[in-house]
Amino acid sequence: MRDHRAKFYFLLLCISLPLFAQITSIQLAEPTEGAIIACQDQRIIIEIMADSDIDPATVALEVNDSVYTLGLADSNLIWNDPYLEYNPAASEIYPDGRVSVVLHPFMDLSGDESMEQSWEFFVDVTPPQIAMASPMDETVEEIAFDITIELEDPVFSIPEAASGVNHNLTVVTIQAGGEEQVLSYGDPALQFDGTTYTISTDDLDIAFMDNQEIIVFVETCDLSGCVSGPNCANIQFNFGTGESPCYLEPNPITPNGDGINDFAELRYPNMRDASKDRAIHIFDQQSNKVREITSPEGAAWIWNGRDDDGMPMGQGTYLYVVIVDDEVECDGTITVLR
Ligand SMILES: [Ca+2]
Ligand SMILES: [Ca+2]
Repeated sequence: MRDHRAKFYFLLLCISLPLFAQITSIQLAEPTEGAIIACQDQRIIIEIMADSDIDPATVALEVNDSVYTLGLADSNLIWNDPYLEYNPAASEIYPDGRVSVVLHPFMDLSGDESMEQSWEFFVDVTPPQIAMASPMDETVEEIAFDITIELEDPVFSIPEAASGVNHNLTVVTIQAGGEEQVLSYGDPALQFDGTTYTISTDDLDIAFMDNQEIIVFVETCDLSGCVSGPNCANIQFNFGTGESPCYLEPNPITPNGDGINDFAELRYPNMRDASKDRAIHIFDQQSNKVREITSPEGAAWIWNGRDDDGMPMGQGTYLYVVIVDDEVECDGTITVLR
């Protein structure tokens, strides 16, 4: 009986002794392990839970190969029980990339020694940029076209330190002449497939004129964070529109459904501008108006040799007149062969 009791107390002692004099936990409290942050002067806070006070003289924290100790001379590192806090000096702010943190073994006042602990986090101080944009620095001859943009968060030192583009914050502003249109992420006119933004100029409320300079502003941010916010970029690119002079091709037309020259396409100046009142009038040789076309098919204005009722017009030469806001922009003749 006595023997059993002795065994019991001995076991209890074995279990409880380490608890009395133990460094129970060491954790990186700020920033979190593996975090990507935008602060080059990010403080590092390590929480140390111990049963007795730690011995400050034995504490050494290594940050990117520089070792800091607790003491009057080393004000970058302070012990504020239970937190060990490191604040980088202005001359020791982190570069873009990895920050490695090693807390060397230290003692507590009861003689217990900690295990070495190490963590890492990443610093991203580089804003996103345009990886691809089209059209850029060129003159567009097409009447309707797409503006496409790809954004990337550039990798400078190591891939882990690039936090990625925060697409939710993307805003694209298109300026043409005195007009502008702002498209935010999620706007139906700003299509996004996960990689590429596509803006169809057909979907814009602003119209481009001939020989116009168009400026596209892109605002976006990355996913890193800091007290001052993430890394944000304000980027712009330009392109121009060419002329759309009076044009009708082919002529003559042969509207017999064989797919060859069955209709003519007409163009006229400033035809990218859909805000104006536009119509193409077709007259026969007796000056009877046989057809009035008031809207394009897609981006193209076409005449297929038929009248307003859809009836095929006979062989002969017809007069066409393009009228924009009551002004004659283009006129000429077109021949139908049957
Ligand atoms: Ca970045
Ligand atoms: Ca034909």
